[in-house]
Amino acid sequence: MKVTRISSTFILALLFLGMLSACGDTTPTAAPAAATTTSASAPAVSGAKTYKDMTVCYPQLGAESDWRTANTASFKETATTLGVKQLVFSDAQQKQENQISAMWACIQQGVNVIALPPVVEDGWAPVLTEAKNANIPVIVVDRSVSADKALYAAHIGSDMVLEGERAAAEFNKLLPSGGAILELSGTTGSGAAVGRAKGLRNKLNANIKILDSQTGNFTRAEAVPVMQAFLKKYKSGTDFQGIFMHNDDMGIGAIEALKTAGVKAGDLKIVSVDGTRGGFQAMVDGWFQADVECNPLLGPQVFDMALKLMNGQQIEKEVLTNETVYYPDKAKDLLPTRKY
Ligand code: GYE
Repeated sequence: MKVTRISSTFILALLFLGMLSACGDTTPTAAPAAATTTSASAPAVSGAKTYKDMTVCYPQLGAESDWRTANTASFKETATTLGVKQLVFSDAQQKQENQISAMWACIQQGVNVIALPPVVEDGWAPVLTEAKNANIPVIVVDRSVSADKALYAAHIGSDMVLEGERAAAEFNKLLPSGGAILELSGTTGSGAAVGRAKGLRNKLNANIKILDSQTGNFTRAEAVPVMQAFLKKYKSGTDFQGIFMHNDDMGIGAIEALKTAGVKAGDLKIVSVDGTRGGFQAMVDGWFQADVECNPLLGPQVFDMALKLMNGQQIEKEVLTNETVYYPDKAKDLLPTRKY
């Protein structure tokens, strides 16, 4: 199996020169239209495609968090383990235009399947239409898109609204007499941030107020100044009693700012999302009171579905990951078992 990294220069070269693949397989796929839900006929046993025939495009959205690093590793490791012919991997550095360029290049190349983890929800219809016209099924992975469901084959990922609702349930338990919380939100316009924000508001008790909400773009580095600005504006413990972190990386960045300001572990009720090793460590250290799981290890499910699509087999349109909530009491025991 070869993992191909595509650079933006390469993508531009492909687009401008109108070249067909410089990366290997140029055979147009025989996969069904992306829109099928599907109840297509069973694969012909003799002509069934295997992983050895499969070229998958994964225009990864970035490397912003430990969750993302684990997600990338899951795709690369699964491709190697299964003996997939080619994984066309790229890193869009959290820029939608880079993801779209990478998709165009994959369509030109004639990959069998595109797995798309969309950085934001909106703006995908033109490139999804192009993939559909080229008969290349797209599996939307991780975050959701707002485009018409007929433009892609399926979505595999977490229920981000449920994650926000689970966080709300934790605050309801942690602040039984009410109070105020801050929200450090993920990338603006991303399915993960939109869903988590919505879920929080769906289930938060009426006596808990959301004092302020700002984005830290899902990164540690960007969370630090946001937390510093919060601490200038509001008095910890008086104006607010808790913080909802949309991911562990931002939580870890925020902890640095809190420590510098003299806030101690346990002074505030902090609930985060992901369940990474860093999040578990923050629970062991007394900073997080709960961590809502979001599982990044989606490679096996995606490749399994990609093969089904190549063989015209039936697939589920929406596949949600089974997840839970982790607490400090078990964090120490579980930490060594965490894979990411
Ligand atoms: O929670 C965060 C990452 O989209 C579910 O993106 C993913 C989120 C995850 O940057 O850590």
